[in-house]
Amino acid sequence: MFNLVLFGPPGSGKGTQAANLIEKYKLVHLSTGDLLRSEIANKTPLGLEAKKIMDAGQLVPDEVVIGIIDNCLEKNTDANGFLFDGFPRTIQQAIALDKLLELKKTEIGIVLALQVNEDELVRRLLERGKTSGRSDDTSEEVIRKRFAVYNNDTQPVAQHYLAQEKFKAIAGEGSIDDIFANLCKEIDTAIL
Ligand code: B4P
Repeated sequence: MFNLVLFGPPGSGKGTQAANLIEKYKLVHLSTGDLLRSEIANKTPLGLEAKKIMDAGQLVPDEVVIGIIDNCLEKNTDANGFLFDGFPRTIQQAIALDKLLELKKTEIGIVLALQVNEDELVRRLLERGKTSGRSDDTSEEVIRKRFAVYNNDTQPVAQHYLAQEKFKAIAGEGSIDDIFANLCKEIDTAIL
């Protein structure tokens, strides 16, 4: 089993690259953002609560997100491996993920971190907001709030994986195909 984390700030290309990576490496895609948006679309109690938090640019509580991931791991016991997209976003989530995978006698193989400067991120997210219907992408104020939360709560997760010698930074600007090729190079080296 090979498990991978795609790491990076909002708008860095995690969702975009994940779509191609799961196809090539036959991984199960676990995007906490997508899973939460599906709860919102289905108007579940969890979704109604999550919407308020996401629209404010904040993080949904760790126990909720960890519960969602635990559920998905249970439902996919025959998976080749998992691609975690947008998770873990806090140190607590990273520790919980290590434990969940250990119970399944597996671990994270590599963490690939997409690096993109903040002005480019704002441009991408506002552009996506014009068509995606995502309410967290339409206000620059909310987008800036998401960066502040990222710098404060999510960036420290890099240290967690650096200490495990699993962290690899990848340039996230340029063509989607070139970035994909660089991600694949790292994965192929890690799998060997
Ligand atoms: P996510 O759904 O994870 O959203 P994201 O970080 O904004 O998007 P992503 O990074 O995947 O977008 P992409 O770059 O592909 O999270 C949304 C919210 O959910 C969070 O704010 C939080 O509230 C909540 N949440 C999610 N996970 C959580 C967790 N674990 N704990 C707590 N809360 C959680 O795409 C951006 C745009 O860039 C696209 O339009 C794309 O076309 C474009 N793009 C991509 N690559 C490009 C390139 N190379 N060049 C130009 N444009 C590019």
